[in-house]
Amino acid sequence: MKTLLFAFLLPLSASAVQPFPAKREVPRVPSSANAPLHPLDPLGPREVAKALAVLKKEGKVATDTLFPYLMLKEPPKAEVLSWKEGMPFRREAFAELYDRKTGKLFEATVDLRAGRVASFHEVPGMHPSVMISEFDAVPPIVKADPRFKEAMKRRGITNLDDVAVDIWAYGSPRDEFSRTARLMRAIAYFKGKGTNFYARPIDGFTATVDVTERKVVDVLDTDVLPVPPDSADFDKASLTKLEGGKLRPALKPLVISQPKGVNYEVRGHEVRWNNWSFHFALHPREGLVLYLVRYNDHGTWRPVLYRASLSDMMVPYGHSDQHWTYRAAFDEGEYGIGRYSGSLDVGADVPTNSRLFDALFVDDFGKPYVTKNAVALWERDGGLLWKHMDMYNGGKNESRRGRELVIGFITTISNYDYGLNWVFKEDGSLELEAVLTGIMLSKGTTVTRVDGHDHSGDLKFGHLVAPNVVAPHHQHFFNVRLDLDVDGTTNSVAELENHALSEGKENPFGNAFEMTETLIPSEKGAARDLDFLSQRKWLVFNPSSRTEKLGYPRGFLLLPGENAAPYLQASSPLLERGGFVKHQVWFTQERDDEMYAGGPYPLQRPTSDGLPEWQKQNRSLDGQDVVLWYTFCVSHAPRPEEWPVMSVHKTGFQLLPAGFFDRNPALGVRR
Ligand SMILES: [Cu+2]
Repeated sequence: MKTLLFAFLLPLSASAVQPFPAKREVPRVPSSANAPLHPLDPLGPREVAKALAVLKKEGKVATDTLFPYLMLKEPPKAEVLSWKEGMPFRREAFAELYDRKTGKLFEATVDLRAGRVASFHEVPGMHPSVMISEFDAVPPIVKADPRFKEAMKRRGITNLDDVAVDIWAYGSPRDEFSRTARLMRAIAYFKGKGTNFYARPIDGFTATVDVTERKVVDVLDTDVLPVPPDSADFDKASLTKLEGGKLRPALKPLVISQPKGVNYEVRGHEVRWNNWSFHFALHPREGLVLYLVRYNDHGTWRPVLYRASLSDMMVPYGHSDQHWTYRAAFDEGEYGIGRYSGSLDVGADVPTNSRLFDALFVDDFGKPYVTKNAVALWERDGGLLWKHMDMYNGGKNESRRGRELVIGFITTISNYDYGLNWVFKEDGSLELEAVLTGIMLSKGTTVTRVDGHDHSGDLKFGHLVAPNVVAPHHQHFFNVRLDLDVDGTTNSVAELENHALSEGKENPFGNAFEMTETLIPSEKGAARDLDFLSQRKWLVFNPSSRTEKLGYPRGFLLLPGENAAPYLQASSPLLERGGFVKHQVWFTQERDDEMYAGGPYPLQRPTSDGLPEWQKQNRSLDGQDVVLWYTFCVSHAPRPEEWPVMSVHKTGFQLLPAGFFDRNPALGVRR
């Protein structure tokens, strides 16, 4: 459940387009509250109000209309790329309008400059993602149902104020009814007087709610399992008690100090730091999106990425119990990563030297609201950048300390918290750090102790993390859409592999291995898998831009990190719906309307109309505008040390320049 703070909107002020100021000026609120400076700036409150007024004026809004999303409709890529500061640019709003009475979903584009609806059409058969208001609307419906009361009574619970009801997206539909009606699942936890109800599942009960009809349409009430006895609260008072009366002594301070100020400049949503420049926005669906990432190569600004975003997620649970088989959270497509982001806590969530940015979202009823401090930007120590100690010259040392720029946000979808940080480095590389923390989903069980390595019954599909609590196995799949523009939009794709040569004339001592480079000419054959033996990597390069000295086509390499294949059977409906997990690396030709790997509306969809479908067009990837889609996965077999709250698990990948520069771009870094 999400509590939202509806902040007062800041007064509007028009601000003229100006070049980067010579002196660093620090506007507290980004341009979301002011007139947009750039075609990719998110909508401001005045624009949201105008979009809503135009939709109303043209008769598109009924009494029962909800707004799953109302946000900037990004201008076509070609238009953004040809835009120069000072030129006029289009401003359009994209709105999903959901009629909660009829269940009809519409998409609208509002031309904000002309003050008219530019397009409006129904999207038949699709469900918008779970809306924040539904988290509030569904639990009372469940609690009022006599079957719920009966089920709780069977478990010895008569005071329903002690019970928390949490909701889930329906999952993969299996019949026509579950495709058409808007359905949510509801599960129960014992809250009592505690603060962490996720630790105390009331298992064996799932209700299915028709949200439109506002009634429970199905109840699955099976085993009565013990409610876990331990509260597992982790507020300060509870932890003090748990730790035997006192917490650890506070450590002496470690101070992060930038006495001469920061090294980045911010104007609106644009950031410049070191040799990097980029634009950012906190998108309500995708979370933090980077645009127009460029690197200044000795005075030449070279594009690297046009747009980088999390395109969808899928978190399937691996327990065969019927209360668990539907659980596979498409955290982005079914819920929305950005709009569930929270206000960052400086000194804990992010370092004390962070600069914070508010983000503007629109609630289900079309009202804009601000999430304070939703995005953080900070510089951090990057560890050793490079070094050599000359052992023949008295141990003379040449080394450089690295510095990194990080921009990130944290989202909370019910029990889990995800952080995503983009890291910019001085050697021309980029890293995405995905951070997993929060509370693992819990299942009730009769087991109270393991006594060894028991892997039977509930312990086959999960691990005991507390008496009567099993945390079922699950996988977190993230798909990232990387619209690389490596020194321009004309790019090609190659797969790199290491191969040992057979012993023979070319390899007389059996030590030689080669790196092969295989072009991937088109989308057919561009769904690729990681390979341990050949250490497969992928290169996106610009065939028409060569480095001056060595003549390499300028390229960027995907260096995968932790990953895993899905444990879903081929017959699993989840593989149909979340087809983007079937392979780890995908390439497509860029299309502005191919944005979400699980398709635009994955909620209650039997199949996906996303990435695997688009790829069937077999468009060329040779000298084209190319998009790299990378699916990475954390296979989570829970440990007791991750209970009741997980220490951060960090995962992600890197993008490394490969033949983009003629030499180490970090040689110019001063000591
Ligand atoms: Cu997990």
